[in-house]
Amino acid sequence: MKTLRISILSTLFLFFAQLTFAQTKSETFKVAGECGMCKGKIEGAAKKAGASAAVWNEDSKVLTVKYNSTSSNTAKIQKAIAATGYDTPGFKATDEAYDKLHACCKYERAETAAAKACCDHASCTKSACMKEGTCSKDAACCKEAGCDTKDCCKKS
Ligand SMILES: [Cu+2]
Repeated sequence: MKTLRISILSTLFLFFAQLTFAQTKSETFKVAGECGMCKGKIEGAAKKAGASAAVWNEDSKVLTVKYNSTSSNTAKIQKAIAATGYDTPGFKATDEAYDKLHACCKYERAETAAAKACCDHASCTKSACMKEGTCSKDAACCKEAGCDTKDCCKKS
């Protein structure tokens, strides 16, 4: 009986302790982006997701957020940012959201970089294969043997 009372008391204590100590948390993580326009959208999305403060650094790509742990969390904030088109460590933007970004905001994505590497192939005319995002479609062809002679990256 005594043990039960103690455990109830300690549970209650932990519960209230959590309420009292649930305060403002500060966190930093990288968010992909390019310009001042991105800055506004990234910070805006973070605030909509419950951040009381959000500052994104255009040079370091690091976002610093402050939020109340009872009303928000990192996952919620990252999810909201990803939904506006920007990759975060926890959540990636969908291609659809990324495509909707303004031209100047189209930051280089990891897979875009990989596709570009294929275009560095000797036979690939960079300008041709990068045209209208056909590069990723041509990526497989660029790995084919004989790519050098076939000039495969030129076909759309
Ligand atoms: Cu931008």
